[in-house]
Order: sequence, then C-alpha cells, then structure tokens
Amino acid sequence: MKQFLKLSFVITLLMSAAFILNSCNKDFDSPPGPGDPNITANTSIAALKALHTSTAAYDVITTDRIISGVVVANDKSGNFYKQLYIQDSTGGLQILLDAAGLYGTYPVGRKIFIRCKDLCISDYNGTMELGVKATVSGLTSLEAIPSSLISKFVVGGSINNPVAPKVVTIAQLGTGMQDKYIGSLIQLDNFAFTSLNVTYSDTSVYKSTTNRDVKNCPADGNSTIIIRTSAYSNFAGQKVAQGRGSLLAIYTVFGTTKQLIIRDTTDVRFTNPYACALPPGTLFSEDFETIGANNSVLALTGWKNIGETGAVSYQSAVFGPVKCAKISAFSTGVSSVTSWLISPAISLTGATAPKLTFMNAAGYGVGATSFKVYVSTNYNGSNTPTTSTWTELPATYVTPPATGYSTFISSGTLNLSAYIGQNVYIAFKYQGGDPSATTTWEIDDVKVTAF
Ligand SMILES: [Ca+2]
Repeated sequence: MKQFLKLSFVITLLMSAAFILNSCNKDFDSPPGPGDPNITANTSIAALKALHTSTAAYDVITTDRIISGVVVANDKSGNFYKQLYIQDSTGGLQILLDAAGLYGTYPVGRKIFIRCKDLCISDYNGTMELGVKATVSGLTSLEAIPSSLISKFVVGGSINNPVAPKVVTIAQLGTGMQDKYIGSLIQLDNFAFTSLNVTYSDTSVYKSTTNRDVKNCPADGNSTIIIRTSAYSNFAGQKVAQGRGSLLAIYTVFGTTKQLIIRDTTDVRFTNPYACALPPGTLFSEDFETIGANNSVLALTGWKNIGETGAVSYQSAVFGPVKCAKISAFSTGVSSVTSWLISPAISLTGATAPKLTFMNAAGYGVGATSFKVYVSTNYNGSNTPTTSTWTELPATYVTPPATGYSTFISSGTLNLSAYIGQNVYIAFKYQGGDPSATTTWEIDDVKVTAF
C-alpha cells in the first residue's frame, strides 16, 4: 500500500511536470505579434507625395526618406494585384511590390516602414504609386519593387493597428493629384447600387475590369460614383449588394474620374432598405423610377395592378428620361375595360392636413374613356376592388389630344383631411374599350404629404 502511494505520488509529480512543460511549450508556440522595428519615419506620406507634382513624371527619391503607414488594402481578394495601400494621418499611397500573396506578410492593420531612397514615385492617370523606375522596351516606366529587393526597402512592424476609414462625401473627394484622400480608405454613407441585377465584375472569358455605379439619395445630393472591380477578384461573380448603407473603399482617380476600389464585399455594408427614406412631411411618394422596360406590365412593390374587366393591365412607360405608369384599351380587342392601379396602404395617423397630388398626361384621345382617382379606407386587397367603398377625389385632368401626347399637368391639391387617423388606399381607375374608347392615360409623381 505504501509502495502504491509512493508510486502514485511519483506519477502525479511527473504528470504535473509534464503539464508545466506543456504550458511552457504552449507559450513558445504563440509568441506575441511582432513589434515595430527600430526605425523612425522622417517623412509623412503627404510630404513624400508632394515630391511628385507633374503627372506622369518619374521622381526618384535621392535622400534617406523613410515613411511609415498602416496597410489598409492588400491582394487578399484578388481585387488588388501586386500592390498594397498604406496610410498615415496625412494620406494614403499605393506601393507596388512584385510578389503574390502579399496579404500573408502584410495583413490589413500591419504597420510597415519603407526606406524610400532609390525608389520612384509616379502616378497612373493621377493616382500616385511608389515603385522603381525602369526602362521597358526602351520606354521609361514605373515598375513594382522586385521581390528580391522588397526586404531591402520594406520593413514590417506591428500588426492589428486600427484602420479607421475617413467618412467623406463625394464632393469632398478631389481629383487633383495631391488630393489627400487619393490612395486612402474612405467611407461614404447611404449609398446603393443603381443596377441591382448585376455582378460585381465581368464573368465572361474576357475578364474585363468592370465599373458599377452607386448613388446616394435625393436628400443627400443624388450623387453617383464608380466602384471599379477586377474580374480576377474572388467576388467578381457575386451579385451586388441589394440594400443601401455605408461603403468602404480605396479612393483612386483616373484622370478626372473619381473611382472606388473595394477590398472585398464586406466593404459594402448595404444592410438598410434600398428605398431612400422619405423627406420630412412626405407620407408616401411614388415616382415610377424603378419600373421595368417600356410596355412591360407595371409591377411595383405594394401596389395592386388589376384588370378587373378585360384583363388589361397598367404598363411601364419609358420615353426619354421620363418614367411613369400608363393604361390604354387601344389594340386590346376588349370592348369593355375596367382597370385599377391601387397604392399600398398609406397611414394618415397623426397627419396634419394630409393631401394627395399626382401628375397626369393623356394621348391619342379616342372616345369617352373614364380616368379617375379614388380613395378608400376599407379596400381589402382583392382583385375585385369594385366591392370596396371608393370616394372620388376632385382631381384636375388634362384634356387628351387627338394625336400625340399632352404634357403632364398637376392634379391639384386633393384634401385627405377627412381620413386623418386611418389607413387610405389611392386608386386610379380606367374605363374604356377597344376600339371605341382607347385614350391612353399616364400618371407620375403620386405623393401624399402632410405638415
Ligand atoms: Ca417618374
């Protein structure tokens, strides 16, 4: 028994020792991240960029200038190739390095130091780059720092440094070569893609770098800017983000064109609803700008498009810059047409002096079509709206010309105060027949406002 106890004590001791050794091993296996080298930057990125003042010149750095910056973009997704963007508090700069898989050594957040003497600063159509001056096929060019020389010029420092984008507006982004935002990580708020049914880049065999437009809301300026994406990026074939929100990107220019390059799709934080928030005092607004192709059946979220008699639908109307809704019995072969276009429910709870306005136009007037606007508080969403209670509103309508189309006129202000505190539906009801009453009616800019 004593022997056994002794043995078990020895075993316990050995196990403890093993445990301690193991713990030590563990510490050796996961050392802390690298620190910064014993190098001091003596030049800011802005000061380095200030050496390059003529577009397409090659400015070789002849003195011992050292810059430092935090990596804000690398080649991880393939959208950047053989390049890094680094940033300090004064600006950002593209660094050309002739190596693949740079993201392993230079992750976003790593501070790096660059000994700039003998390197060259130039620009590609206004976006500055740091590399080496070379002669290729008899022509001077800026080339990436050869892989064998990278360690001579570039020294890695600490990792996980914070990388905060600069929140800007498009107007703040300049296109002059010295603009402080060029080469930097920036953030734009409340943007969305203008076309939703597309991928980030070209998925064809041609692998073309592709531009997609993003735009902010009317209240923010209706400004558009390009997101430019390589077909070699690992997200090239992904459908663009469908919502609206913040966008992080590296800001670059191509001449006077402002363009953004995302690092990957996590930079596209479009998690809010696509529609722009309504301006103050607007309870409902439909400008028909998101409709389909001309003559396609009108399909708008929340709206009902009902051919109650004759199965004739409202259609998308696109002519020049104008997009609106239209309806006509012309050439339908249906002698009796009753069609409705009914809005989503609009809440007038708490509304002060709510009113409806819309624009209307008409064309190719034939016979006595009826086109009228109604309001209902008890429409049940069915395809037989006639069974609900509708009250006509005294709108002003254009006189249809016999040939061609009228201009748009306003309905006038239609008082909805009788419906305060309720949900209302607005309906446009068309009645006609082919061939005796075929006038085309068009509506646009349906708005309910209250102040
Ligand atoms: Ca419109």
